[in-house]
Amino acid sequence: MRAWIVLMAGLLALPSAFAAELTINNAWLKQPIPGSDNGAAYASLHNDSEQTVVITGVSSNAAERTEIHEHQMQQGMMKMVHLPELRIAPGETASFNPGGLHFMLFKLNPQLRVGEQVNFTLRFEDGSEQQFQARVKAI
Ligand SMILES: [Cu+2]
Repeated sequence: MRAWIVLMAGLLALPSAFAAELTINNAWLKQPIPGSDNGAAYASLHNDSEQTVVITGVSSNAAERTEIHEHQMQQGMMKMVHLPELRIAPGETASFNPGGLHFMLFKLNPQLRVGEQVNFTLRFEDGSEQQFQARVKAI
């Protein structure tokens, strides 16, 4: 009995040892634009854990390469900047929106249709991963 209780306590303690997960809402991407290789996806990523979550990479089954980009004003011009990592503090939400943070999709599958679901995988600093799905929307 005592051993069982110790084991249960161990199991209950496990989740805090796991990588913090994000709550991901409203994930979507723009319908591919004919003649353009690239696309962008958006979502809101909420960190409800007690640790800072550090995203170090992202991939998608709909694109050859995916990067986290941000729009920044540089010398009066709006430019896209690749963020090699994105930190989300406890309780904070990273909002990906047109004109701001976005998942940049290089060589986006041109066959995607409105309403289709696309898979994304986030990679974190500790080597863990989290998947989410985004829906293709008409522009
Ligand atoms: Cu971009």
